[in-house]
Amino acid sequence: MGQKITIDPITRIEGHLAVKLETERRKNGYIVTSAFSVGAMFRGFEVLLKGRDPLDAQQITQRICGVCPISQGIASCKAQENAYGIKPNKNGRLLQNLILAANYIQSHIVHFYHLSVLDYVDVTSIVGYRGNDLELLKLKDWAIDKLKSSKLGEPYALGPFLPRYEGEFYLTDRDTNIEFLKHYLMALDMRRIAHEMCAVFGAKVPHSTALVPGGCTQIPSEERVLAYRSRLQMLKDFVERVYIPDVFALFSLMPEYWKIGKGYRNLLAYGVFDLDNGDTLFKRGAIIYGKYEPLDLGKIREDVKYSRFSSPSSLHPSRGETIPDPDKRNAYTWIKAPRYDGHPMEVGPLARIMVDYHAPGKSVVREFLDGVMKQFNIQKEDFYSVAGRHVTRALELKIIIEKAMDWLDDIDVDKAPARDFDLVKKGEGVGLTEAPRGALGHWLTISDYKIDRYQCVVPSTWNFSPRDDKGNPGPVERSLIGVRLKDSKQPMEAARVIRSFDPCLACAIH
Ligand code: NFE
Ligand code: MG
Repeated sequence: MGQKITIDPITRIEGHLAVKLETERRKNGYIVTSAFSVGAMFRGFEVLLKGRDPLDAQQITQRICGVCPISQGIASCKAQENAYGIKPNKNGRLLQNLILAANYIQSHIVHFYHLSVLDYVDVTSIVGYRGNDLELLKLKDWAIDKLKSSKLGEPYALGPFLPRYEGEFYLTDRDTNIEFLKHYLMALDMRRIAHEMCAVFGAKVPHSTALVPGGCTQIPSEERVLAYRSRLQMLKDFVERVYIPDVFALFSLMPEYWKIGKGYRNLLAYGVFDLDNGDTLFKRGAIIYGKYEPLDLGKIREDVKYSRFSSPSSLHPSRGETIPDPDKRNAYTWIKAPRYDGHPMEVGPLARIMVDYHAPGKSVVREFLDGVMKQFNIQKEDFYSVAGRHVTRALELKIIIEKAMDWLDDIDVDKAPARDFDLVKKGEGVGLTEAPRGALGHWLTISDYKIDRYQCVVPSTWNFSPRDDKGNPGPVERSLIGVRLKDSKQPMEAARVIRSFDPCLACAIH
């Protein structure tokens, strides 16, 4: 007999995502035969933007999320820039890139250390710590106290290190576990430094007040360039000496995760970090069943047959509608189902890296990817996996940080940080960027100087989408099929697959 399993909530932060699994019993465990991704909440940003001043949109849409607000702000600026017929000036482009780079660094560090690593690392190993590191000793005292005062396995026993499964899931070597815990704590500081760095030009974090169509409101003084650079250097050291080595070490210790969580092999990337020649640092495009094709925005539709909306299904986002219908029959989620030419598409670091690798022209990732394949003795195919998603996420930070150093050098100090523009009475625009979690698009229609329509198609909407009108599961739903669970009460293997996509439900439902 199979089991129906619900993981709820799946996320350690970032909203109410549940995943329901159907399984079949096998000799040594359960195999997932079907999965359902459930966004259990409606927010309605697209509805509340209607009738407002378009210039408010880059502020309001940043409230979609506290983890990737900058991407939302930049997508919104780009949609307006497109409608107003402008591009940022040179400083504006560089400052937007630098603010976004800071947000990527904080987001990836949080994802690995604070949202994912405790699926692999045993936080209770700290009880056996014998060293004299003050931070670790504090953690040890705290853990001893918690474990004494409540029975292990009770949900409150180890908060905030939850959800946690009890069982033989974790790394076994005590010193390795403790090393990761030390880095978990260091990463809290790194996250703060990345936030400060973001605020140097963004003025405020998480929701930057400085992002505007045409650039940024912060004049880049020499002091600010220095303030950014000194923090970037610290983050560079952490990423190169701690984060990347940790990700590599983890998947050397658990190499089976190069084979788990494959999915459709359909990837989509819009390109991100604008360069002076009009290209993007990571190139845009789509990969369908492993084959590259150039990006065609006309191929995007959002299905809602299984989503709690009464608006028509299969609309292009430029004509999209959002009419909530909480009681809709057969609908099981508040997430829409975006499709590209009818295909469910995975977005995120794996998509950015693979698209860049396959797109025509010089690839910034080829050398890295070839190096990883050699080091782990794996094929390109193996990147479609839990390990592949984590490794590409870490590696892209190295490239972004190196480029950010150049962008700082390129700034025209004390010169205008934005381009002027005129508002338009009527117009349409699309703003495409890549959030840390993947392809992000905002579609805007302006009428009588007001927002007439605003549609966001967000990374976690792509990844965590439900069945489409044809009944095809979303990318995460598909990647779970075939995953083997040792214990139906503690579906850790499935949780690892889901978290490799870096879920953000707040974003997905927006
Ligand atoms: Ni709330 Fe987000 C990112 C965006 S994910 S984190 O990255 O846009 O859907
Ligand atoms: Mg939307």
